[in-house]
Amino acid sequence: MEKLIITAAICGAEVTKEQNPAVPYTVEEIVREAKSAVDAGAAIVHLHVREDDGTPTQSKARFKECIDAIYEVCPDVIIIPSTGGAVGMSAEERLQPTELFPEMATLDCGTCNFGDDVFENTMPMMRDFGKRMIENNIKPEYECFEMGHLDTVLKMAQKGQVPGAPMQFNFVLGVPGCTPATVQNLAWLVNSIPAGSTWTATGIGRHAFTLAAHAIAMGGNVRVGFEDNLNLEKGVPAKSNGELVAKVVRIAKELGREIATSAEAREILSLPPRKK
Ligand code: KMH
Ligand code: ZN
Repeated sequence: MEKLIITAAICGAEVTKEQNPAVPYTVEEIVREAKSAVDAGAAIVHLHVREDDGTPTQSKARFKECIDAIYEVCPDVIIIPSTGGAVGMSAEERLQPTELFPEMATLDCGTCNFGDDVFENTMPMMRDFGKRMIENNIKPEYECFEMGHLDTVLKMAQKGQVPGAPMQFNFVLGVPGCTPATVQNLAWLVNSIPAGSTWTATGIGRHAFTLAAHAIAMGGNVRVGFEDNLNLEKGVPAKSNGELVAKVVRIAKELGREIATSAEAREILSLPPRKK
């Protein structure tokens, strides 16, 4: 099996300090959380950014400030900025980090319920996002919250509307209103991706570590972090993203999977080495 790539989704757009005081808002806090995750074994940071008061933003300037500051302390890490932003943001707003030409960015693969909200990703929006990523030479991480999202993006790839092979998928399972985080659902998704693709599993809330264990055993990759889960175990808030990553590292060690460095992750994901 390939080495395990761990992604840390350190911030998210919806979680707050009221839920866990370690959720980062300021640039300094974002850097602190990125470093804790990378030091613990994360090869990738999935990045959302906030105003200092916690308001989610897709500001290009704020992303640049945070990305530059993270590279100062973690020069090799792969940073995947979000183009999902927060529920209710416009497509133009969400696309801003693609103007920084990151090596990767998320591309959300369909509209879905998101708790009490609707996370909108219409076909015209997704075609715009795909076009931007082709133009700016950005490798998407295809975020699938629902089974049908995979079929949607595979058809778009066939039509050349989004970047094609080798594709990287992130199966985000257990969002309230979306596909549940079961091993059966994960297996169906993994069995449906084109040969040569890579994939990551993200279990939301209490499913974080069970889905991680399934993914590790199946040869896939894992995402954890405050965006997805705030607790180390039931009733025990994580003090940092690093604690969540360290738990995945422990599970992986028990199951015999080695952990990929960022440089190894670039090779696995067919990304060129980072120019510094
Ligand atoms: N904040 C969620 C509504 C992404 O990063 O691309 C969407 C999200 C997906 O987090
Ligand atoms: Zn996200």
